[in-house]
Amino acid sequence: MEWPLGLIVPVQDPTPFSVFTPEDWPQSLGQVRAAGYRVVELAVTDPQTLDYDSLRAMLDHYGLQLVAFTTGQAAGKEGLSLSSPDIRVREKAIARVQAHAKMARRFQAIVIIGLLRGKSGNLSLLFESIKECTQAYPEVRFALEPLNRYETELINSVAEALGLVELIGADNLGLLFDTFHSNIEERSVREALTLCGERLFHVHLADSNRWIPGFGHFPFAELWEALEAVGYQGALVLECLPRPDPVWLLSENEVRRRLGLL
Ligand code: LER
Ligand code: MN
Repeated sequence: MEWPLGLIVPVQDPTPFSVFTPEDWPQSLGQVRAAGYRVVELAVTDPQTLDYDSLRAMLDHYGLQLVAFTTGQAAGKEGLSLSSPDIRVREKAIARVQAHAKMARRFQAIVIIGLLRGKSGNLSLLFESIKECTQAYPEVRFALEPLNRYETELINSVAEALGLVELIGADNLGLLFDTFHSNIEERSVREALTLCGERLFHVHLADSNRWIPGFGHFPFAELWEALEAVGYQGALVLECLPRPDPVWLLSENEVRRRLGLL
């Protein structure tokens, strides 16, 4: 299986996991394409201020497929949290995820549930919030991302994420597997991906140190074997610090070679 590779483009606020800054995102899309990538993930803080038509036009112009939206910037910038005991904070977070879902429906993209769950909080409130979002937008796929223990207390491993996903029991809720977090939290890459099975909706790639793949010691060969075994058909998006040098990200071919995919 040749999974499409992509980069993250921030459109409103900066992220450390992109070579691009948000000021001129249409130009960034052009650079993604020029580098040879076929897909893109957008980091959007607030979808209400984004012009869907110009986004559609730019994606078509460059022939890029928009595969997913990250939502976590609203946690850092506005303090929103899906698990907050403060009902005003939680309701705002739910409304924000639903705004993302509305946009994702238009672009047939996945909504990522990462840091918007909160750093600490109440697991049953998180369950209620995610359930409400997945029920309100049954045609949109949501991917819950296990994040390492230093970023959140809630849902660090694939097993924990699956527990919540199965409890909610919605077909449109699955998992995002991020190699960086899994390197900290999982016993084995193969075991974690086997657990995900068909619930695996999306994948983030970074090396063990969150640098560009090939500059750390993450076992990518094991990842490819496990993804083949579960029949993964989604995309692979690079979510890494642009280190040791961003230039390594600006050729899809070079990244594929470093990943051992060529
Ligand atoms: C989000 O995808 C993620 O992996 C977080 O670590 C970003 O801070
Ligand atoms: Mn990630």
